[in-house]
Amino acid sequence: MVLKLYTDPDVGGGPAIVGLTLVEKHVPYEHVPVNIDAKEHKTPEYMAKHPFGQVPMIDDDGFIVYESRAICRYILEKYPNQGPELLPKGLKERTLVEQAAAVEYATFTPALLPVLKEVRPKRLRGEPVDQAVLDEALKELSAKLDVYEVILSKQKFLAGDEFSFADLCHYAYAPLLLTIGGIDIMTSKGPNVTRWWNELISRPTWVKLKEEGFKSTVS
Ligand SMILES: N[C@@H](CCC(=O)N[C@@H](CS)C(=O)NCC(=O)O)C(=O)O
Repeated sequence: MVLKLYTDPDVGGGPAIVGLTLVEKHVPYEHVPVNIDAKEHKTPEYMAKHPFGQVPMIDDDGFIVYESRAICRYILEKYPNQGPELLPKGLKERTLVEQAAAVEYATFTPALLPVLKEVRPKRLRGEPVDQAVLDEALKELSAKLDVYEVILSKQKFLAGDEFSFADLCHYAYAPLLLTIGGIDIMTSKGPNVTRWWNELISRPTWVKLKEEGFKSTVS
């Protein structure tokens, strides 16, 4: 049975990195739409599979997995020989990818989310942002990007010279800074962060996913 991806149609957050992993690895999937506004993710049927009642979630022939990064790792481990090798097999190469992925999860994203938390709901409601709160949040994120600038001045991507799972994790929230918040911090810090980010957002698989949305590849 084909892998089922349960998520709302928005290509953002955790669902974005799962969708991108499926596209990168050429894995056929069926998109099962979950209407967040209608609270379909809080029904007893859904929550029996995902006890936190969130998207994304996958059902791979009865094997249920939630948490986007865990889903990505599962797909990458299951299909090592198709598409790019985003989780290298060599111990040291793999550890460097896990190191950079841990930085994304524990350092970069926790600094980014307060920015989105300030701008996202207010932009949606047409309310002004609290500039002092936003500036403080941007200062934190900016400090993390300063470290990225140093790392990326020595190598092309976050875990070395190859695009990896660690880079891929950044598609969850960083694109939303510009699309939702109108904040172009990813391309206005240092030249190396700008180069790296421009390369990520123009990656053909990402452009395709953004254009087409989650699209069942089987009927
Ligand atoms: N850590 C989770 C976060 C999942 C998450 O926050 N999902 C959001 C959509 S991107 C959601 O389901 N929001 C609705 C809710 O929490 O009720 C993951 O990466 O899968």
